[in-house]
Amino acid sequence: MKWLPESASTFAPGVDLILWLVTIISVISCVLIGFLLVYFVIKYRRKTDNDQTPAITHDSFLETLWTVIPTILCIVIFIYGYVYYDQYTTTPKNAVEVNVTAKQWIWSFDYSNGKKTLNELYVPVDQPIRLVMQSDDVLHSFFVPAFRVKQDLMGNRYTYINFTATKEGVYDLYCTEYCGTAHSDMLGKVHVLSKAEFALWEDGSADEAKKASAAKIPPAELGKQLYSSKGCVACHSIDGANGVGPTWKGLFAKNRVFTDGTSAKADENYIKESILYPAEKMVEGYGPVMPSYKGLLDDTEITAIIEYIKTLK
Ligand code: HEC
Ligand SMILES: [Cu+2]
Repeated sequence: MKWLPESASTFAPGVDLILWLVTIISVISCVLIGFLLVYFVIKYRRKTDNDQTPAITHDSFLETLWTVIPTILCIVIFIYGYVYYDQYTTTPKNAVEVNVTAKQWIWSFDYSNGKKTLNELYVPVDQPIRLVMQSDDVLHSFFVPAFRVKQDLMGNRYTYINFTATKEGVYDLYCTEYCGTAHSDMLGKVHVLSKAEFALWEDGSADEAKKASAAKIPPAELGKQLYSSKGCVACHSIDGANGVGPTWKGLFAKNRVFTDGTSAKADENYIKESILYPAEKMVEGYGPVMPSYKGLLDDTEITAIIEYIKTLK
């Protein structure tokens, strides 16, 4: 049985240890107090009508004992927590920064070399990372259980997270601040790569490899993957249900009416324009919340999405 999520950062073992410590102390105290309570109720119950309780005022030894022991436990927990908090909030000198922007309902990551990713954060293993985070709208919260780090993002100030991943792999990223309709779809992944893989990813060779492997799957299939990995799923349904954005079901070749009264047929060019310049033609009944995917999706990917939309009849 797995008690806790996988542990994949330098913080994880320490956080788990304090969690266990507090849990064990609580369970022991709870069982002990519960047992004594029941035991005393039975032992000292009134047995006869004139069974009088003797006038006890106090017991200095017992009172000292039950004050000193919990105090020591609290101090230990405090010191442990303080030391950990200090590590957690201090950025190591050699940390690599990534800028994070959250908005309803996507995560975007900007790297120092000009790369940008959506919903997927790429970091090298064993490298201290500092995330400089902000929100474009409401409160969001960045939470990666495997790293044991969580921090709110705000609209009016930057907040930070430091972590060092210790294990290569792909980990879940959640938004843990209720942020509106598609909050539960505001999911992402953290890819922890080896130093060599990360270097490839950084200089773009990994993109070539990805393109080559993307070329092997049918466009509609690729489009389906992009629909969830790029976060379209947060706002667009594929089953006809109304969401933050219009459903994609039956979208292709449908007549669209816009807020300015004009209309157009949803053909390939219209869909591409909607993805790159969402504010150009606003579908009637919807708000201007879709972000532009210019620079975030290449032509092959946009074509794949269009092919996927065509299959949703
Ligand atoms: C934050 C919510 C949100 C996200 C995320 C989002 N969209 Fe949208 N999208 C909207 C809204 C709202 C509209 C309608 C208003 C408008 O035309 O901009 C829309 C409109 C569209 C349209 C035109 C639809 C129509 O019925 O005419 C297309 C195509 C589209 N989005 C594609 C995408 C793709 C592809 C993605 C992911 C790569 C995506 N959207 C992600 C909210 C979103
Ligand atoms: Cu959120």
